Amino acid sequence: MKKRLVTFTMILMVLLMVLPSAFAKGATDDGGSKKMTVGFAQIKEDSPWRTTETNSVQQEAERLGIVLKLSVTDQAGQVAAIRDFITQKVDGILLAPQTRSGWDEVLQEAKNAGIPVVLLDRGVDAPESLWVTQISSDFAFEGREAAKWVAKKLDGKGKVVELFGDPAADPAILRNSGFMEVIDTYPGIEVVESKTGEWSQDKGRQVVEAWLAAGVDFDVVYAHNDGMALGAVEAMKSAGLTPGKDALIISIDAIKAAFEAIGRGDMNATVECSPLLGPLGFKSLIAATKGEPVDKYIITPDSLYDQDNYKNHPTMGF
Ligand code: GYE
Repeated sequence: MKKRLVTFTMILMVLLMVLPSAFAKGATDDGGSKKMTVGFAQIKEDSPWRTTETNSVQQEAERLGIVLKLSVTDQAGQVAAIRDFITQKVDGILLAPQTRSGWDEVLQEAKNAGIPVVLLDRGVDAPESLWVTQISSDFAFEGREAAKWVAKKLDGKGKVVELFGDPAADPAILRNSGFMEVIDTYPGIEVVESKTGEWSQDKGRQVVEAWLAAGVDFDVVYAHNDGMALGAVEAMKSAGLTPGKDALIISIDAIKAAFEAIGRGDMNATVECSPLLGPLGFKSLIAATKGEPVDKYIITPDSLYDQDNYKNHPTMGF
């Protein structure tokens, strides 16, 4: 009898240990607290900025217990990924649009399926009714800030070469127009060359190498992102020049490698552009799925960092 009691007590104890976790699992697997699923159509691009942005999205998804479906491709692949997300009936979509145009049809399909789309880090020319919000920097502001710094350092007179991002991409278009808006007010400053480095360090290096080989004379390199500016640093060094002195180098993004280059004196300035957009992205998407209002444009604040103030950046770059 005593033995039976001991066995019974043991079985009861084991059951008590196992049951709560069984209930917890049931609660997440079954209805009620079903996990939200979000698709993220990211651009395939060889830049540390973009990797940091992807990490920001992944970390926030994890923190919130959201199931994230990540696709990293070119624009055609992004369109296909969105269609795939729609078929999988995701609850929301984050899209970092490679270029400005070509989105109307697929965004309409998402809207027809009742799936909200939040634009991360770049804008599109599709109607505002097809997307919830654009979360990004003010790219024209970044261009103007860079130009003001250049005009001051050149004292209103000198030659600039511009390393363009993708000419069809929203930030490249606006970083050029914002920059020119200010430069055009200085008759002594001339942009002597402007060419795409496709956002890449290696392409940026090749473009500047070609300019140097062709004997192009310049006082400033203005690059639409830090990666291309670091390519310009390499090109100048291999031509026996001293970047940061023989020509000033300014760009946009504020990645850690640019801060290090500023510290060494290879680069002179960078305008911050935050890639840490995961938290705002999910906040907006969650609000949209609940039918709550979301601002059409959520602009993250930026400031310029140069040799005088780069140590003030809270993380010394992204
Ligand atoms: O500046 C650049 C990236 O869209 C804001 O894209 C983003 C830009 C960023 O390639 O490094």
